[in-house]
Amino acid sequence: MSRRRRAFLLVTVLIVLTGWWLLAGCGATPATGSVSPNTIVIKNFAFQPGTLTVPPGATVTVHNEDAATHTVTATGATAFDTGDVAANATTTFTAPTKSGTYPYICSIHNYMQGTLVVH
Ligand SMILES: [Cu+2]
Repeated sequence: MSRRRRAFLLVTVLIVLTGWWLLAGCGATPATGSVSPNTIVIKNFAFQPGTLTVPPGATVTVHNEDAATHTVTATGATAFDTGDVAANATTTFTAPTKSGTYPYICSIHNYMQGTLVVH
């Protein structure tokens, strides 16, 4: 009886482990967000993702899903600035060619902060 129980437990553990393995497998596939690469989405007065990594000189797409106008404006010495991006509008800017971390804000709503990492 206890032997049967042990076997049952073993099978249960195996099933659970297999399930985890399958889940992990699915999670590792592309699913890293539905946002296309090199894209900043502005939604609910926030930049998504908060930190975006792009190659040097990449074209970065900015899509504003809010009903308000926003900007993507670098706060450091190296400037990039989309200017006003109207509600539901999309624009692009060119990332710096030098590797580094570039903080940016919305110049209309200064509390909106994001980071562009060029690498
Ligand atoms: Cu804004």
